[in-house]
Amino acid sequence: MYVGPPRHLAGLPQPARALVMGVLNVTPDSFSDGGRWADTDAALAHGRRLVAEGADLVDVGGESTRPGATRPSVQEELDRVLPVITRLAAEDVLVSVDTMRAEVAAAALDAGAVLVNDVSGGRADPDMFGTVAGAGAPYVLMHWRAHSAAMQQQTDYTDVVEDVATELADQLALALAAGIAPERIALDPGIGFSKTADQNWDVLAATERYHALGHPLLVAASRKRFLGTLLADADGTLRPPVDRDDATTATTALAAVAGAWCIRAHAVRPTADAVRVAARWGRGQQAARPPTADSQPADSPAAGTGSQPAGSVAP
Ligand code: PMM
Repeated sequence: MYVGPPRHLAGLPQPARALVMGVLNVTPDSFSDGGRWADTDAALAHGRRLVAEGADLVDVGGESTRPGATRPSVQEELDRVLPVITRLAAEDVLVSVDTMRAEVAAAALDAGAVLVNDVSGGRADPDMFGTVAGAGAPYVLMHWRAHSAAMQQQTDYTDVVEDVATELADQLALALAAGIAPERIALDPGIGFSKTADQNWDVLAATERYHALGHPLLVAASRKRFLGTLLADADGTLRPPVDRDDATTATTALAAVAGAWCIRAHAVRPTADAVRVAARWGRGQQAARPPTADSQPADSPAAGTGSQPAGSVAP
């Protein structure tokens, strides 16, 4: 029997695999796709392409979080994201808004967004939790220490896995106290945010530790610098972001087998394939496992075919 945390968020689709969140940055300066979808028509076309390739959600963001980025004004952020969210939502696309600002989150929800993805985990804007609670919206709470200009100076941890878990738990407690329903909160360990390359690998390998916090997990490693570091040339030249998709797909499969609820990625088609491979792999593992007193029979309707993705059975 599955004894882990819930693997889905109330109000969102619940396939028997990890969800796929396609990245749509409507920014001039994001690290991998900055400027490509800054124009509304180009952004809409890309959003539709992400859906056609298998995205369950399209994550629309108007603020780059690459290390060293400067922040847009609230109005600039609104001007970037609202036209895209309004039109995609009108086409029945499930849209999440990637924002640290309560005002932008509220406007995006009004425009039809179905999920607030807050990389600051409520730390950048004191009104965020109250806004999300008031709207009854699903919420992704990410581990975060500082804005982009300063985040890579904040990588001191005693034990990165435990410290990230503790800091996530602290923000989670505040979110719950502010009235966000527990079944509407997903957690994200914040790959690439205030973490060195090695710390990112430690955190990725510790998915089970974060499951212990009792909420679905989002994993977003797509094209990030630590992959460029791993795959650097012999002379130390980093692999460029657009050439990190194969490595991203490998992390996707591993994270999905480890029970991730949702994978956020730029290249959606390989991600959609990988989560399906992972789900099928997990069902095979489950079927091969000898039954125990408290387990479902491998061929029972609930075994591996319910709302939990692959790898979600307790060891
Ligand atoms: N990373 C970026 C942006 N949004 N959202 C979540 N939940 N988790 C992340 O790790 C995350 C995010 C980084 O920028 P990108 O849009 O260029 O990938």
